[in-house]
Formats: sequence, C-alpha cells, structure tokens
Amino acid sequence: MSEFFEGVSKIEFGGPECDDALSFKWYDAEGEVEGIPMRQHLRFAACYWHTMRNTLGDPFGAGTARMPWDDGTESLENASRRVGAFFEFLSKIGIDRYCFHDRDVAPAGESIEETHDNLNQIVAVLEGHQRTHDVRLLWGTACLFDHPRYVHGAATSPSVDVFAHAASQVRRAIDATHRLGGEGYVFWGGREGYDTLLNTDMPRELKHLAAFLRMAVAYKREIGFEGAFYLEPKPKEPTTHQYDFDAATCLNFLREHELLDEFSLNIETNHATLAGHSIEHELHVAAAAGALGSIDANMGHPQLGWDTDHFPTDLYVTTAVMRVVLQMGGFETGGLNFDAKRRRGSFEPVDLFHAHIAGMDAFARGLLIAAEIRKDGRLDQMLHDRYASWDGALGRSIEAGEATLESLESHAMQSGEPALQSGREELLHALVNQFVGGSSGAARR
Ligand code: XLS
Ligand code: NI
Ligand code: NI
Repeated sequence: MSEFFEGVSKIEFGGPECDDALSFKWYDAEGEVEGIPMRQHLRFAACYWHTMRNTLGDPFGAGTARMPWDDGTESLENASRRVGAFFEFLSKIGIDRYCFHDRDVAPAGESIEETHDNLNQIVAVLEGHQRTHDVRLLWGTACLFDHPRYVHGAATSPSVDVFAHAASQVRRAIDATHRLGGEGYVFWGGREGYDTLLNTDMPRELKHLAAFLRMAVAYKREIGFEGAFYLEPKPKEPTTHQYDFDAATCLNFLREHELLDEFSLNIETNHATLAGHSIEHELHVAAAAGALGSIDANMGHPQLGWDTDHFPTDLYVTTAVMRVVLQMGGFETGGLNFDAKRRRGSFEPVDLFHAHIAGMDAFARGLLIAAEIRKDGRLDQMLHDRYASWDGALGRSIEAGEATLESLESHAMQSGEPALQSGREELLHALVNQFVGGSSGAARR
C-alpha cells in the first residue's frame, strides 16, 4: 500500500528535553500516572472530518490543505484511499481511536439506497483497517447539517418529510457505528435550533426532537447496540440559537422528556466558551449529574468569535479538564476527541502531526499537573475546609432535609453575626501556578 506521510515515522516519546519536533515531549503512552498508563487516562481519538476532510477554506478564501491522497472526486475509490491515509496517520501518531460523520467517510448517492450502499462499502473498508491497525471507533454520528434539505433543521425541521429523511440517515449511521464496534454515538444538533422565532414554533420543534431521540433509543435496543448515546451541547453556529445550548439546557431537556437514563453529554471546550461558560463549568455541570460521557478536545481563541476549533494547547485548560476527569474516576465509554483543525496557514500534511502532537502533549502535561495537584492535596483541602461549618449537626440536618425556617431562625438568634472567611482566590491561582509552571512531570514507567 502506498505511503502518504513520507518522511514521517512513528512518533515516539522523547521527553521534555528532546529537540526533535516530531516527538512527544510529555505524552508517554505507557508511562503511568496514578498507577494507570497515560493512554488509558486520555483515550485520545482523532476526528475524520477535520483530519481528512477539512480543506482549511474560510469564508474569504479557498482551501489550502495539501492532501496528496485525495483526487477531489466523490468516487468510492477516492473515499477508500482516504481511509488508508487516515489509518496511516493514526498508526504513525499513535492514536488508537477515531470519530466520524457518515457523510465524510462515504459520499452521498443519487438515492437513499445508493447512499446507504456507499456507506456500507466504506464501512467495510474501515472495518478492515480497524482490525489490522488495532484501532477502535470512539463514536460515530450522522451529518444532519450539510445537505441543503436540512436548511431548516433535521429532527426539528418544519417539514415532516425532512424529519423522515433524517430518521433514515440516523438509522443507517447507528447501524454503521454498531457494525464498527463503536463505543458511543453522538447527536450534535447542528441545525436543530432557529434563526428567528418569527417563523419558529419552538415548543413543537422540541417535542419533535424528543420523539426523534426516543426512536433512536428504541432502535438502539432493537439492534442490540450497547454503546453510549451522547448529546453534544452548543449554543449557536450555524443557527442563531441551538436547542442543545449548554450542559444545563441539555440535562433539563433530557429530564423533561425522561431520556436522562439513556444519554450522557459530549462536552466541547469551544462550545462551552461560545455559551459564555468555562470548560470547567460545563464539565462540572455534566459530572454532577453523572452525565459526563465524553469530551471534544479543542479550544477557541479570545480574539475570535465562533467555533474556531483550535488545537488545545493551553495548559490551564488541559489541567482543568484532567482534574475533572481524574475526579470522576476516568472515562467509561468516552475519551478525548480532537475536534480541532489546523489554521489555514498550516497546510502541509506534516502539520497534522505537529497539531496532534501539540494537543496530545498539552493533555499529557495537563494530566501530570492535575495528578500532582491531587497528590499535593492543598487545593482539595482548602475547598473541603471552606464548607467545614456544614459538617456539624446543623449543616447535616439541613442537608438531610430535617431543618425548618423556624429552627434555623432560633439558631441564628443564638449564634449572632456569622464569622466569615476569605475566599482566597488569588492564593488559589498562585497555588495552581506553582504546578502549571513548575511541574517536573515525569510519568513513571
Ligand atoms: C461542531 C461539532 C461537531 C460534532 C460532531 O461544532 O463540534 O463537529 O462534534 O457532529
Ligand atoms: Ni464537537
Ligand atoms: Ni464544534
């Protein structure tokens, strides 16, 4: 088979001092943190759409990405060759999971039957490569936002016929995910939202969305697909308002429609910031509900709006993410999917390696720093101590639902003006900086 990334060999761990750009400085796959190999903590996945299909075009200019494996046609031959290039990339970078949209692996046909047939053929190709490369599918999904028929939404389209098309597409995408042994399946409502309320019956659309998801759950049972179902929150873009706005909105929707047992969330950093939250906020909201399923690892840019999907290189971000992941005891079915794209100027195939190395090293370092913060214990202790007054009899009675407004009033009368403690915010930031700036950070082998 032909080689597409010539001159790039398997990326190895070289350590922080290594001056080879094509080596990991921090990501030591088998190195142990808290007794578990890094690769198991991090469960990295590469995404097919940005890695293989993003030409790096923007609204002002054409694509720049050089893709020697791609002849630009919609042929199945081209689609299979692309899969070959993707798996060469995965094995050289050392990532053993991936995610895809149905339409970016296989081209649409003239009819539903032809489209399904195309997908089946490419799924067979993916299946073969998964086996020979020992790679797993983290999650699959359906692209319900690109085709013009979804202009007004898919499961929330005002047209029932469009809804039916979307149902068929999701059915086949779940089939494909199931056949490829997917550990999960994502619902990202790209156009499930509105551009203006002047033409939108929001409550009705939301009911349709719930009906759609219920059918997907029924189908999952029917075919015996045991992977996780995730909703991926995002507040806007492409629509003005997206129904899966943020983690809290998604959880409320799932609860209202009695779907909370069937779904968890796939939280994306850049979507969190678009919603006006930090990634920690979104992860904490999801984790508190026992619904932190998986993570789309990227980040935005403070000077740019929208979902710029930068590769995650900010150590404060990766540290914050890994603190939450460690605290919840690791992923079950999820992982860290690089839903990230290179900048338009990084157009050479080798830039795919630089970009993923940057993201993997930033997360490896975030993991090491998070583990050191946990081992040190001061941060957790200070958080714990802040609530110490709740550990007494009074606090416990309130938390157990046994107190009343009257009983609390008599306590307040006896105890007088409460003594307050400083929140020590600046001290806490300085403490975090001691680790982010000073980590020696070697994993144990
Ligand atoms: C787009 C979303 C998308 C999902 C998968 O903003 O992040 O890429 O992850 O459909
Ligand atoms: Ni995403
Ligand atoms: Ni996104």
